[in-house]
Amino acid sequence: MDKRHENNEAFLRVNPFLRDVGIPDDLRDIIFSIAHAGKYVAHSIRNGSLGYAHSENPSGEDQLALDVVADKIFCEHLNSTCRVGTFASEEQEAEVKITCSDGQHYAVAFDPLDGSSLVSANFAIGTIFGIYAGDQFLGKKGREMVAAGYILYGPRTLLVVATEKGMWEFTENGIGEFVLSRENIVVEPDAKYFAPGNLRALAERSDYEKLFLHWAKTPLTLRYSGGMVPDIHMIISKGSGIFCYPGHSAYPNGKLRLLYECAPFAYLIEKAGGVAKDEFGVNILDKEIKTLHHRSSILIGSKNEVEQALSFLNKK
Ligand code: P6P
Repeated sequence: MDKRHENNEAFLRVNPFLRDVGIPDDLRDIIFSIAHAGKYVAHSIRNGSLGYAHSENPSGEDQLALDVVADKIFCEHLNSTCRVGTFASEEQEAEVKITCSDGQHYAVAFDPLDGSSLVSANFAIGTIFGIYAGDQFLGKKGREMVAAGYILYGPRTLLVVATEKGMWEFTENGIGEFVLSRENIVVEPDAKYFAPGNLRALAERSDYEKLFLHWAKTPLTLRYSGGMVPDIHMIISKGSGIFCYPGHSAYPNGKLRLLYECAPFAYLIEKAGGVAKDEFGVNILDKEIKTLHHRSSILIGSKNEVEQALSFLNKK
């Protein structure tokens, strides 16, 4: 049963709580380090430059100064744990190998600041991460992750993380601690909300147009901000909904990247009882990581709605 902790009991801080639910020390150190880095990123969002870095990321997208700062903050924090041997970032072309004395056991993939272009509109944005045992990403599948999560920088700064032991939401309190605010998170099979991404594809895809009109004529409520993290958190927070980002001629395989956007959310949504598939019905967690930045279409959320939406798409 979904349980929310409203008064942020201090003893439910992220580190002792994850220890008490049995997360191993080395994995817990990484999760805590990411949460700690998130506080510095939140500060940068609220106080840093909103300008461009005059550079591009490996996907050819303009980088904001905040993208570069967030990437540096996470790299430095992961480096200092001495638990991470390899990391991959949306902002860096290749994997980064870290050498520490005691050897490392994990590989971390992350999107340091997804939706950063929305900051100028003061919209919520987020960090996405996925953690694998070992030191490789390529050739693996999302189902092999040992943990995944996101940090949502909104009116409150939230950390949502899942491992094989469960899925939890922590809220940053007034003294900078992440304190448990929700556990036993469930996404119901039927959707009450829909987040239709890439609507420009309606101009060339009659199948997506039919699906959009289907949603628009049902009692479902449209909730779409253009930020993957808040848009999918909305579904996780309300316990119901579907987020969809199909491909079209400009993005034949969809826009979102498998390794550090789609797969971590697919891991989380399955822990909550939902599902994530590409527009051809392939489970996101069963798709092989072929390159660090390759893209995938995605439908994610309430499992009955995902299946119904798939019945509209790519009909011959
Ligand atoms: P569009 C943000 O740039 C992002 O990577 C995701 O956060 C979001 O879901 C998607 O792109 C939005 O794409 O085409 O609506 O701008």
